[in-house]
Amino acid sequence: MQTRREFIKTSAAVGAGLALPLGVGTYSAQAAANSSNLRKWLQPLRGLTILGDPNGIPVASGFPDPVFPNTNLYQITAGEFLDQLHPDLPNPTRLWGYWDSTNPVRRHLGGVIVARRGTASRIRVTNSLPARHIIPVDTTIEGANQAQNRIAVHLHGGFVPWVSDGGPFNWWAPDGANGLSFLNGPGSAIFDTIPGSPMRPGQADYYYPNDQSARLMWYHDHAHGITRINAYSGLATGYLLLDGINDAYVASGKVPGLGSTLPVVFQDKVFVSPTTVLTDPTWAAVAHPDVQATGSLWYEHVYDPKVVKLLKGGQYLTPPNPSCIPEFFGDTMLCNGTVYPALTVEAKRYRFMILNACNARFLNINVFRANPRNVDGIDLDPNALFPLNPPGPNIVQIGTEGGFLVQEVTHVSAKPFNPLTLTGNLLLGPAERADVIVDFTGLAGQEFILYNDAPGPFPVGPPTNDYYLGNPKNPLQPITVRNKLTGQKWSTGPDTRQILRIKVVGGAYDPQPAGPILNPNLLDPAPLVPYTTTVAPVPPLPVPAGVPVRDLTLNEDFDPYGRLRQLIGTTAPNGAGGFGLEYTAPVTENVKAGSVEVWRIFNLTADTHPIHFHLVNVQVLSRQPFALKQGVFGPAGLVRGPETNELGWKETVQMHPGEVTTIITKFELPGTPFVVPPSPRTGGYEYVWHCHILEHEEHDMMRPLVVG
Ligand SMILES: [Cu+2]
Repeated sequence: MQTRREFIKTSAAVGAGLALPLGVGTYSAQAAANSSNLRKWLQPLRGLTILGDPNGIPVASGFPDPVFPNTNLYQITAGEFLDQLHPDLPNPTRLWGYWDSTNPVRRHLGGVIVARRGTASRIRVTNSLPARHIIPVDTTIEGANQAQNRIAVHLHGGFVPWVSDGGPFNWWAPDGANGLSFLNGPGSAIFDTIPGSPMRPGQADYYYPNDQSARLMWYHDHAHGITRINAYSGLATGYLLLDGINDAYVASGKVPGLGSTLPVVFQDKVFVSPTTVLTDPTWAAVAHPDVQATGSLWYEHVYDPKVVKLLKGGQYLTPPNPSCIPEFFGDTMLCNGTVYPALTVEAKRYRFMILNACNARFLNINVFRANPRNVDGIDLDPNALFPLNPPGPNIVQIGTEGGFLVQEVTHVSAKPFNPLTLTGNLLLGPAERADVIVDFTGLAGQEFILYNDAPGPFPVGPPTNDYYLGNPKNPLQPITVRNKLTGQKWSTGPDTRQILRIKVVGGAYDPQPAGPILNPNLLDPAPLVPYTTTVAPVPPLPVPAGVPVRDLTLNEDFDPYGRLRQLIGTTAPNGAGGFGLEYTAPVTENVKAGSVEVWRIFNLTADTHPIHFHLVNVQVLSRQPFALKQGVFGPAGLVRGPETNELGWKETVQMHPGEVTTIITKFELPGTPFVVPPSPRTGGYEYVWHCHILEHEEHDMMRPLVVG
């Protein structure tokens, strides 16, 4: 595998003659602050209140909508609150987040909505955020030089009308100020129509038709210029959609029911610790007075040329503080909203709906049997830097973020991430989901560790972004602490490898019925290009005759401050020596409603980008290395088909460095009980597509997608 530096040489050669700034990024980001040594596995994993966990993540209640037929109305508040995320933190953590306006309970990741196909949702969101952000705001980012408490609620994965998509220009503030594409606030002819309940400034409505197949979606903030810090602060939660096909799988016994189903949401963070004042001396000056105490959320705000490439002198300005950074990697993993929780299960089958909600961190998930004689649980091979522990049960994947697969895929531990082949076990980029079944039958008394070894940045990142006991190249090391009274020993963080501990207790017998779990004929909707095999390696799928092909690029350059910046563009030179276009540049992806298109997306950078499409799900057709000759992009090298766990629908797709990823999609629009007006900003139905590494999306790897 090429190192990042070698890739740059190669891609520079590829671009020779055009003087393109290809793959320019070399960085080894290490956070300037680190979390305390928090003890692992002290607290239970939060489930959902609707599934019987009273201390779980609160689920919002819906009521029949007095205006729209077959619709439930939810009332959600976006605001600031405190939540104790770990017993060792001396203070509860100040968070931003959602809660059910009719329920006083406020917890991290709260506001979960559970909906059924056939019944739409209307969400009335009240923005009650305070004026000052809990994370320092870089006002040099496009869109960020406005109120700090702007929000835009995006249903990630939702098949929704553009006025409810919550794109960047859909933002609004508590005082009613709003963005250029905001048509869903007070006075809205569509939404401000509830008898006796007029909308107030600071409120907005979103209508989700829910006319799509069962899946775990999530809704999170998308406001222009502050998406990455709003989501990091906590403005993100789950949205579970169920349907009749899912019911049938559960009724047949092939898929565990809701009582044995858990969302599993991973996020990496850093918390302010007693050393932050020393390692990050300007935090006190740039961050809110209320986020100075130990346990507050910390986020990198210094663009440090020692760890991130920075162009200086000449025409370049000096980066501000606070500044954006290319990618944020935390040192502490949260699952379902708290730090290092443990899950207790019975010895039977469970369904886990896994969401990678990290800002930038990929996950490669294996399951290991914990060693009870080792406080850390993991016996690390000192050479391979990978566990020697026996593997745990298989991970049987039945779905992605786009719904069920055509056929289940079994991930057999242990498969470390391999940077040569870009393969591992269950590999999830930011925003990707995996709907999986794990069978703990016969394993009572054992403990298992969900283990992540994906590098950050992906696929080639420095060991200093990888946090685990025994990492020889990371000065930040976990420790072992002993309770003097009981003698009990605990291993601590920082740890981004052990992402969940599972303890199996005695149990219920729940056998997997014989035969395949999934019926390929039930893929909903049917694939645009039929699958002829599900056996790996899947051959590349052909571009159907007559379907128009659109060529696009993923790019990297430097902004006016000399900072690394990621961009999406077409294959037409942009006049500045590259192909990348800023988000606010004129629309280039104008598509016809109902049309089918193939997109070939050429990645000119050194990173894998999880590219997310609003409105549509896509089918992955192929991946292939490419060459750029005399300004012409052309495939070069071995072409391969989709991964077996991509055989179905996707809305976030890993696009690897030096490769062209080919996808096909149909730009259908959802039905609505109202006429949808065009966007005043773009004149069409305005969506976006972007990288879901949130620091990339913000600066500036996002483009409008306009359906007309
Ligand atoms: Cu990216």
